[in-house]
Amino acid sequence: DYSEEPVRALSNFEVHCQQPFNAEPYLPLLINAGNITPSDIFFKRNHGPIPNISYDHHQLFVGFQHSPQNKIDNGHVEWKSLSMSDIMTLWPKITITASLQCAGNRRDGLAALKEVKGVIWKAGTISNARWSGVRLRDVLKDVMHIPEDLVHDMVRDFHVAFEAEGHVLEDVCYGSSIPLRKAMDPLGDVILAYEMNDEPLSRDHGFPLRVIVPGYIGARSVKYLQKIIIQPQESEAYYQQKDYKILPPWVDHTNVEDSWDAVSSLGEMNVQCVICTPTEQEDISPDIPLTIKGYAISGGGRGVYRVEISIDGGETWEAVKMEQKPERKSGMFWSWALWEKTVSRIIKPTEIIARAYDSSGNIQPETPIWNYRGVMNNAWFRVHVVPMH
Ligand code: MTE
Ligand code: MO
Repeated sequence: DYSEEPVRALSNFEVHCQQPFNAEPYLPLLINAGNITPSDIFFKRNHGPIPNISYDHHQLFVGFQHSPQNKIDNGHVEWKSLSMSDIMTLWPKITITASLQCAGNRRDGLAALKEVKGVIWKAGTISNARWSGVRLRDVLKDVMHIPEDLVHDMVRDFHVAFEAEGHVLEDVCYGSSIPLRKAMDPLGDVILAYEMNDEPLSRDHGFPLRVIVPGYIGARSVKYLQKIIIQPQESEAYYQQKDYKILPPWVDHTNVEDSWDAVSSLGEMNVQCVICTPTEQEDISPDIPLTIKGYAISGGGRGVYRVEISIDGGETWEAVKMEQKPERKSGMFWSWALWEKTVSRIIKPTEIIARAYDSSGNIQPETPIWNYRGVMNNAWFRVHVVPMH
């Protein structure tokens, strides 16, 4: 039921789907908004209608499933419940700055090669924000009374599953999970966020509570958070098991159903770099220097090591000045690096290319590598420009 969707600044977005609402900002708007993306430019990715949740009545349930046999709903496990005011008062409020990027960002580049399944996103399914809330680690330790030595044993095998309120197309609810290791890592910065950019979360972005899993694909940052379960296996949700996986190149719509289980779920993002301006549609003047702007990011808190640009289709490259700020306490790189470079006049049609290296020496492939779900496309970003004489 889509009768209660929030009002949105539609002109900022390329809307791929109204129901559920899936929209990405135009790249020049995204980059010109600066390091912190305002919510009326931030991309919106939904698998169903936006639930209308009452802040006063919302409950977060936290449970612990010790073994696969001990199913959570059969009565052996006690749920602990927390109200929004519990969450806001029981633990210190912390703020982190982190980018969210959908694993489907740049799916258009893979769709151009062969049929893919999913929303055909361009390169705007990424945004950066200040997120405030409480550390998931603090909540799990206090609510579940997990002693530190048990944590050490458990982090190897356990996962933290999240379930959301609201209806979705592919499953009974939106769900996903992360390794317990990530949740409990003091430098992991996983938070249960109730504010975005110093204001209560908007409905589009997860009101009243969402998970933020920095360094991971956006799918793990579950909105409208209703349940947290510590369990010995990954989430069984569609979005963990049958989505957001890099299927091998021999899998397509004919054999996809037999292939999911053999492929593990995605967690950390890969190294990515995109030119936001100029776009291919823009008029380029041959008489003045051209300023090229974009973003770069990697996953897992790895920094962007270098951004390189070519204005002659890859013959020659130059380094680009960029600044990426690590998170203040953890020193991890959760936020994108915005970069810009002014190059000499472009007088004939050419291809501008950008590529990044991350701090582990990971590089981007020169050409896209197709997979049926069209995820994690991080091929060199190319823009063809034709100067207007
Ligand atoms: N959480 C819920 N409850 N429902 C969703 O559809 N989409 C996920 C994730 N969390 C989703 C969700 C995906 S795939 C992404 S990329 C991000 O939220 C998008 O977050 P945003 O809409 O705030 O940009
Ligand atoms: Mo996503």
